[in-house]
Amino acid sequence: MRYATLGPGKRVRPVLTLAVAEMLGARADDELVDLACAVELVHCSSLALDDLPAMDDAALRRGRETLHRKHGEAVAILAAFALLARALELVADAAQRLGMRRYAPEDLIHHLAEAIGTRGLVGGQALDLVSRPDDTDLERLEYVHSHKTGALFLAAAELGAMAADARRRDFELVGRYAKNLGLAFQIEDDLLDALASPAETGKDARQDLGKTTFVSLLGVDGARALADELLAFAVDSLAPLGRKAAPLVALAEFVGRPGRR
Ligand code: GRG
Repeated sequence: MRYATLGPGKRVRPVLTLAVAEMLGARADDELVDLACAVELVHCSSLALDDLPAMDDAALRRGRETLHRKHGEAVAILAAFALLARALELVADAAQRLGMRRYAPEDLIHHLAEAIGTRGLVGGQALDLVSRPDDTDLERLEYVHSHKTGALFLAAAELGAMAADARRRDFELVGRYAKNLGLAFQIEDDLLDALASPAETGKDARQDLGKTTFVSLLGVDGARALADELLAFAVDSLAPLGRKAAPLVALAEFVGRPGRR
């Protein structure tokens, strides 16, 4: 579990949780860190599962051997389950201590669990696994990635907003931001897979070869243009929040410049 989580990842999702919570005036400290860590644990669990021989069969992750190559498949599967369980435990405990007025502790657990299951990562991954290049159009690709990548970005932002006891309007604004950010992030990931080297990404290159991706459907320029458009939508969603949203605008800029990540 430590090997799967403590490698040199970017921690974009937990940063999103913290940035949303701080923007919306959350006062807690340890509880926010616990929520942010829970989101990262779910992400690391998904990476470990995604890398398994039955899925992507990847050798390299975060510049090191993948979890199953280092510790064996059985341990990798158990670690992935244990990371999910620990994430839900952390959210349950932190949510109890937060004492929110507008949200119940189980709302936070519900949103994270939804992002993991058939309406989130698992649903997106399952559709991705059965998809073939000849049956995958842009609409299906958006469905796959708004679930397998976007759902956890959404939950990351929602957990931060609930921890800050956000009003409904603010909850919805940051949700719109996070959905667009998540999809743009995935398109940038496709661009990196097509254009960057393992030394730059810490992952196997051309893992997507033979699969339908935003780059194979739209070309490099088309994929870049769509990512830019989604990031602009994301930033526009925050306009009613004014200058308070500056850290989230900066996060969108970071996502839009993957070469410098
Ligand atoms: C039960 C949690 C769970 C998952 C099962 C395997 C699976 C379903 C889903 C796969 C989801 C997945 C790995 C999507 C790819 C998302 C993506 C763009 C990963 C790369 O994220 P980065 O760049 O990685 O943030 P670092 O290493 O920086 O954290």
